[in-house]
Amino acid sequence: MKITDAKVFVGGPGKNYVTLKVMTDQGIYGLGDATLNNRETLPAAYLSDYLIPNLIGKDPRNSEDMWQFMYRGAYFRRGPIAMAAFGAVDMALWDIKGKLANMPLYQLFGGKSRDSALVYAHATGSDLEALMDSVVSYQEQGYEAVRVQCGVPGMPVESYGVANRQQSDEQFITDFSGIHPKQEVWGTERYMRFMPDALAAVRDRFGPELKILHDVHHRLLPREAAEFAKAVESVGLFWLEDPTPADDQQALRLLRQHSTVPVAIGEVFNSVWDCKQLIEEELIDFIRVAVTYAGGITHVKRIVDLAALHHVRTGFHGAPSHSPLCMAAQAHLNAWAPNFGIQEYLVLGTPACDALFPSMHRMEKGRMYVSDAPGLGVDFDEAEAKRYQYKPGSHPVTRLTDGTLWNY
Ligand code: CS2
Ligand code: MG
Repeated sequence: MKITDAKVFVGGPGKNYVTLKVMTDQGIYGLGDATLNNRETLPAAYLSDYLIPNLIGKDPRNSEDMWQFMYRGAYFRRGPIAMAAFGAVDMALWDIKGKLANMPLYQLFGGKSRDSALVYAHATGSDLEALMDSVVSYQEQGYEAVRVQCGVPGMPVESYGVANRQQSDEQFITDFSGIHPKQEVWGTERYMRFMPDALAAVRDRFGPELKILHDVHHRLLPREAAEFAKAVESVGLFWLEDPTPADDQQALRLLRQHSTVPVAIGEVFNSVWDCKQLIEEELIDFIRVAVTYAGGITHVKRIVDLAALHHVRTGFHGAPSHSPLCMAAQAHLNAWAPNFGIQEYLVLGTPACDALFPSMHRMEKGRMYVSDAPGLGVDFDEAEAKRYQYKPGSHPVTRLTDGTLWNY
């Protein structure tokens, strides 16, 4: 069996999805995702300029050898751009493998460990009242778990995770205002004073059953993160996410000394080396990598297996920026993983997105039901893709109140 051609498509409804399609001499094709949010043209170029010419003529069934060729052959290792490009190739080869075996990917991993996967949505509000209303709306849809983010009194409403209701959901993650990022302001002191009480108010209002998650989004120093984690310990959070930047993985030791709050980190990681210490020292409880950003199914399965040895559960990233292809790969891993935790699920099931990516996966009442179709269980409509072009966009940048450039 040989790869005969491959194509990259950039664009989509409100998103710059980067979709790879790999064709073979047996008529079977595979799909993969390289959507690196707000830097989409770069993995697309890596695919077109280097990887696709080296795919032609290769046997698509040798996905492990291809992964090693891409990773070791690059010489300069890792990084989000390369690993997203590798991820797309890897996903496409697994998709082909599943179609050849006439099996959904979870069967190739080891079958189902559960019939459905718990997912969480994002409840948000510019103030506590609006946040409570948002939580009610998700509970009414059957969600058992919600992430809660709230505007902080005295700070501009436009802060991370606080939806500007004027913005469409599609713009929530990427404001296609062009390549120059919006500037946002962050005040740590105000946040530290306000948020523990806000989280306690959500717990008081909704009782002990609701799984409450909160995302600090890398914005506290390690000491501040330890103080915050201690302050919210009695809320009984399902997890506290990205309390402090984890480039310095040992910094999480301080938080662990002061609080038993469950910690979730990993969405910005692109390889096992970014989280090996966090996992082996058991400094986290959930690993948040995304299949696209972390080199595809082959590499993420290694991370999941390492995590399983250290009581760390999965909590794959699932922001609105993710392609249905990435979410499909994660749906199969969620069905298989013995150490599954929860799945973030914000991919907007808009008619336009469903037309571009016909999917056989199903979301119902806060749970994901994986497709039994062979391979990934998502298709790609090339005719529909012609409607979309790349539109430059950028994450906002965040500054402290004194103007210091901070973590978005
Ligand atoms: C967030 C992300 O979903 C999350 O947990 O951290 O939405 C993040 O802000 C975006 O993926 C950035 O592109
Ligand atoms: Mg996050």
